[in-house]
This record gives sequence, structure tokens and C-alpha cells, in this order.
Amino acid sequence: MQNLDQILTEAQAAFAAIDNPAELEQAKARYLGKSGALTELLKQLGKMPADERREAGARINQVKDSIEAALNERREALRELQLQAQLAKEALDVTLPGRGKHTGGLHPVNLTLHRIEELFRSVGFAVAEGPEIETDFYNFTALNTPEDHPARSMHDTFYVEGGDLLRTHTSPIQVRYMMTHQPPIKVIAPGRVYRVDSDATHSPMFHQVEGLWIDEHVSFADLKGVIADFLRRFFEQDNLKVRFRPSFFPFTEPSAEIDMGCVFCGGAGCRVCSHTGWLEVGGCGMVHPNVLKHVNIDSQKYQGFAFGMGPDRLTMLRYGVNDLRLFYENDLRFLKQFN
Ligand code: 2NL
Repeated sequence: MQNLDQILTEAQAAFAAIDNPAELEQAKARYLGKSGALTELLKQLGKMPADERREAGARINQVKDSIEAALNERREALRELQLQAQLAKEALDVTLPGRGKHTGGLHPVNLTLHRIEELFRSVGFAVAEGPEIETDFYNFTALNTPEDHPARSMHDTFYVEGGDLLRTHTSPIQVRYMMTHQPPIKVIAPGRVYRVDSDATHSPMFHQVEGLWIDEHVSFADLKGVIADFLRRFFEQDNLKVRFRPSFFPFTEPSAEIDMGCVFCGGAGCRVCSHTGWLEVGGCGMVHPNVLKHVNIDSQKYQGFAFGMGPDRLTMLRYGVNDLRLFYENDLRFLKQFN
């Protein structure tokens, strides 16, 4: 009986020295198990005189309770230690800077195209598309372009095998539209176009938006109003100056160049406008009767205007970009600035 205290002290020390749960359960067996130290003592109780037995039994149970308490305390401590270790291992520093979330954005030229489409839709124009590989008929013949016109040469137009070509303007979209729709026709045709040309100010692929309004009484005055309204809304300048200079295109008669007041110097003259105070932004005119004939529209009953503009150039003017090539290099440092 006198080594009861010794067993308790030993058990407490043994538990305290253990630092993993499996070993702790093995140590428990040594003290409380079937052949453990306390169980041995309990077995001996029967051999004791009855008066001593009661007191000894109570003491053994006391020590047994204490050992169980020490065991539970150590179990709890080990569980806590394991939890802390796991937390330390899985620690996450939520104050570290993130990796950044990169979202894509529209190309500046596409931003312009969408803006142009919205502005024309708002005044009743439909938006049409068409193939980039075209036939000679839709790209040239239907547009009253003479057989010997320089634009038809291999020098200016990309031809593909079989005689078809990469459209040099988006007019063929409008030719197709006129052949499938009855007047009134009010449509714009945005898209990629191709010409054999490549330097600081010309890319072999660029964009164009053409427009067409055909009805019984559409006049040059309507043309001037639609174009001036569009430019003033596009550049957000209510008093933007717009002028029309006589010009020539095979598909319109009369024809004109569209100029607007220079957005950089306000008309005073600068390098961008070659000190003229004016910027050329497109061409236009009344649709030539020969074009209407090719698409079976009665030119005695109907007339209208057409125009063409360059969205790449409009984008440069709107955002102050001075080199067209920036649009086609796809350098993210450049492109990111538009989103
Ligand atoms: C320019 C000039 C222009 C047209 C395009 C056109 C289309 C049809 C009939 C008649 Cl279907 N004309 N388009 C007319 C005049 C000028 O573009 O400088 N574009 C950037």
C-alpha cells in the first residue's frame, strides 16, 4: 500500500513526459489496464483483513481517480498541442498582397466600333456584316468601278486563288444589303478591310465603317446633317466644325471629303492637322445611279447617300494616339490603358 503514492507520482511523470497520443494510451495500460500496477493491487485486496480492506480499497480508488485525471489532462494538453501545430502549419498571411485578378478588355478600335454602332442605331440605322473574301462584282463592279481602275490592280488589292479578293472597303456589305432589302434602306457596315499598303500610317488590314440611306427623298442636306451629328456626338463636342469638300469616287456623284475641326488645336493649326485646322475623317456622296442599277433599285424613284470613315483614325483622334501601329502590336501596356 505504501507504494500507492509512488505509483501515482510515477504515472504523473510518465504522462507528462509523453508527447504523442498513441504512447499515452500505451502508458495508460501500464497503470490502469488488466495487468496494470493498480489492478494488481486491487486483486490483492481479497487477501486483506476486512477492516483494512475498506480503507485500502478507498485509497486505491482515490489514486485510480487521480491517475485517470492526470491521463485526461495530458490527453487534453496533447490535443491542444496538436491543434496548435496544425494551425501553425496551415497559417495563412491574409495581409500579403494578392496575385492580382487580370480581366480582359475590348480593343480600343472595337470600343470605337461599338460606339459608332450605338450612335447610328440611335438614329435608326441597322448594322450589317458580310464576308471578308469577296468577289470582284461586289467589291468593284457593282460599285461602278471601271475595269481599268488602279484600285483593281494587284498592286493595291490582295487577290486570293481563283480570282476572289480581300474586300478593300465594306461597301460590298451594303451592295449585298441592297440586293436583299427594299427601300427605305438605312444601314451601316463596319468591318475589317485590306489593302496592299504598309507604313507608319497604313496597315494592310484596317477598319472601315460605311453607311447608306436610300429612300425617295434623301438629300445631300440629310447627308450633311447625319454626318455632322454623328461626329459631334462621337467627339462629344456640340459645336465641332464639320465641312464637306468636293471630291471624286466612282460610286457617288456628287462626292465629298468630310473634314472636321482639329480636336488637338481647336482650329489654330498644329502638326496633327498639318497647320490647316482641319482633319480629314472620311468621304461621302450621293449614291451613283449606276450602283442602284446593279442592285435593281429604281434610280428614278429612289436616291440616297453613302459615306465611309476609318474607325482606326477616329480612335487615334479620340484618344490622342499618334501611331497606328500601336493598335496592331497588341502590347498589353498599351491596350490596358483603354479599360
Ligand atoms: C472614304 C470614302 C466612301 C462610299 C464610301 C458607298 C457605298 C455604296 C454606294 C456608294 Cl454601297 N458609296 N460608299 C461612298 C463615298 C465614300 O468612303 O474615305 N472612306 C474611308
